[in-house]
Amino acid sequence: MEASRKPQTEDAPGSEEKSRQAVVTPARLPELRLVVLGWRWPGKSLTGNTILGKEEFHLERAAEFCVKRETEVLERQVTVVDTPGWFSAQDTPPSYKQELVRGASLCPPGPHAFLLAIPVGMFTEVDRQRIEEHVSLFGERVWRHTIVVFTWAEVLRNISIERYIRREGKDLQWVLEKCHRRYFVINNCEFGEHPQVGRLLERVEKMVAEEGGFYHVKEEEEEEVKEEKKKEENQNQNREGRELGARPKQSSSLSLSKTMEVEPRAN
Ligand SMILES: Nc1nc2c(ncn2[C@@H]2O[C@H](COP(=O)(O)OP(=O)(O)OP(=O)(O)O)[C@@H](O)[C@H]2O)c(=O)[nH]1
Ligand SMILES: [Mg+2]
Repeated sequence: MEASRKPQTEDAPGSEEKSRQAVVTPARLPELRLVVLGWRWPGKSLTGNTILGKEEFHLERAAEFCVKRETEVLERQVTVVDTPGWFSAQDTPPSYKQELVRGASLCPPGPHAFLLAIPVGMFTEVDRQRIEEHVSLFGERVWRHTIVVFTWAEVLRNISIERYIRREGKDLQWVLEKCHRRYFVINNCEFGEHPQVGRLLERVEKMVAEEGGFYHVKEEEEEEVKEEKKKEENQNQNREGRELGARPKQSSSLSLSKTMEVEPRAN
């Protein structure tokens, strides 16, 4: 574990070439902020408990509010924000969506990772659409900071997760592609000391290293403001364009009236 704390280089003595091709392992971060997302009942709260190694989140049905808990895990200060699950079969009420988005701002300056809980089982096109709709509430950049966490993985028995992903088809694969094929299989039946938690935290640290940082709530808000401004400018340009487009008509009617003015005099 200690070995992954600092960036490491793999250099054989006397080999310059090797040291140039140094393999850098991601640094162990002193603090990790995680937001757990998903539809209702896939095991978001239990996943939070597995990570924290404590029963911090109640396994109540249909939680409506975000809950934040933090504790030290494997020499890191780990914060987990549990969020309300979105609805699968009907529209999610706007208040739930607002609360969901608030989750990211509960761990300033922003989470290192969004953990998208998906239970192993049948995965439909509607599931994909719902994920796209709700995860995108955090902006397009959220996907670069999202790891799919498969729950209920014990139901796989003898099938590997790779085979399950292939078998489920294009909708699940779409989600994984959006997340740059970052996924993790968690065993929520294993509680307490278990190497899986360390592996998950290292997976998050690897993603942070690959993406050059965490998800910044402020940057995302600024991006949204920029997008809004762009939209407004485009609308104004379109309006101007339409007005400009109307001018030839005006000028033609003007020229028509001119012609009419001229005509009587010509007669
Ligand atoms: N066997 C098994 N049970 C799980 C797993 N994950 C969650 N559960 C169980 O599934 C139920 C729902 O888990 P929760 O963690 O409360 O689900 P949630 O996503 O937080 O649910 P909401 O807050 O209502 O959206 C609980 O009874 C858990 O014990 C898992 O990986 N395996
Ligand atoms: Mg819950």
